[in-house]
Amino acid sequence: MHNADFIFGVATASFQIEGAADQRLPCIWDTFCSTPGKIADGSDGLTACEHVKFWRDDVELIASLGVDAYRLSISWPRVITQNGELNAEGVKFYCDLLDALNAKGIKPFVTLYHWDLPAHIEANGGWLNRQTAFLYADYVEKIVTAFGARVYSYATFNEPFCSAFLGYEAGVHAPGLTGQKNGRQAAHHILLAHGLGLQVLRRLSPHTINGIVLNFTPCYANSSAEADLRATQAADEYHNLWYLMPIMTGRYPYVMAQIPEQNRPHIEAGDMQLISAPLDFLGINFYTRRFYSAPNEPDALFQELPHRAPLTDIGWEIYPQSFTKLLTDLHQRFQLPPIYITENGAAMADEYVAGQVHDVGRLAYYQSHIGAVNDAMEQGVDVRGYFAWSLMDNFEWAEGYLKRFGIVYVDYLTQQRTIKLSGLAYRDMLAARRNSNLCQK
Ligand code: GBH
Repeated sequence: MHNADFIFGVATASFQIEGAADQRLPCIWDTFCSTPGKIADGSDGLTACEHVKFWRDDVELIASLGVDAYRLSISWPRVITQNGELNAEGVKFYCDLLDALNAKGIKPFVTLYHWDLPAHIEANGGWLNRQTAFLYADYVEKIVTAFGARVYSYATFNEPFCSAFLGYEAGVHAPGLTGQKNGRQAAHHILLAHGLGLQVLRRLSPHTINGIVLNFTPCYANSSAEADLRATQAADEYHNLWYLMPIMTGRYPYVMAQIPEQNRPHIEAGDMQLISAPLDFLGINFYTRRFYSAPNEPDALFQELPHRAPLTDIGWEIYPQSFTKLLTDLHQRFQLPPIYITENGAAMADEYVAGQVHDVGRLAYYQSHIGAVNDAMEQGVDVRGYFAWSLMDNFEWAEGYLKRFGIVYVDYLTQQRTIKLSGLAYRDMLAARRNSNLCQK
């Protein structure tokens, strides 16, 4: 981390900040938000942080933090029309934004899919329909061609776990479907889409660093009893390794054999080769760990236990040591490409007082977790960058606007942005690092 090439950045995602829903096609999150009971505060993404309106100010804000990079996502329904053509207005929005970032020397890390699937594609089955993977590849081909040399790095997907498991199996994210078969099939089609998308990137964008972003929640056993250990291994395979292993090894984990045959995904010849094509980088998102025990119900593979203290405002345990262990474990187990920490951060119950947000809890979270990454690097893990989630408070999915993850506070009534204490500290850390690099010369 004491390396001049290490990249520090901030991250956001299209649906969570953009607003301007009238300038794009509807997506599955619009539908989900308008379904009563799905979003904690009954809110939606129609205006969010009005980033489409205030993007120039937001670029100034990002630049004022002194970051090396900005991770954003592209809204598929903003750049592609119903009949599959490029939407000139949407493309221009992103081209202008990317140009402004590049003009300030900020590297754009572009995620091509952060959960906002066009609603008309969901109407045809969404990620349950194999055809969606090919529609995705077509979207990637068109947008990557339009962006040309503006991008530094592409990620095909953000967190397939969330789209597949939370969206099609647990029903807590859009499109809100349930059932193991749905979840496993959606996961496979997203992985297939990743493989097809990566092929397009290789062909049309050899100058960018191309990869995927996966989320990991390390699994800990409640006790050292054999049954608890076995269940914890199954949970790790089901939630974490289900996505990493096909990409790194071309195989699904062993837990596949433990689920009923009728719930396993349909896989076609050649899929696994496509999915396991080499990456330029692996993006890792980390927030928390989880405890598991042997299941109580006969058909279950594992049982998820309540989080242990201390907790963030969204109820996730703060345990930075598991971040170091995650990175060193993955490093030992797989032949990983260079790693970027593409998200890490904490929700806190921020209070805006006298023009300031004194978020000491979030600041402590960042300090301990950046330290955890540093520890992993000292143990040989090849980490090239770190992105704070998030640049600013935004639409936190099923939690609506109730949970704040920003290092910048957003007043949703006025759209005023205020850099929080954590943001000021992040800025100062980056400035100090730059100065110390200068001193070494
Ligand atoms: C990311 O999702 C998203 O990429 C981003 O859009 C989002 O705003 C951000 O994180 C904050 O949520 O459910 O108690 O078992 C992270 C999703 C978070 C899913 C941790 C698994 C495990 C905690 N992951 N979660 S728990």
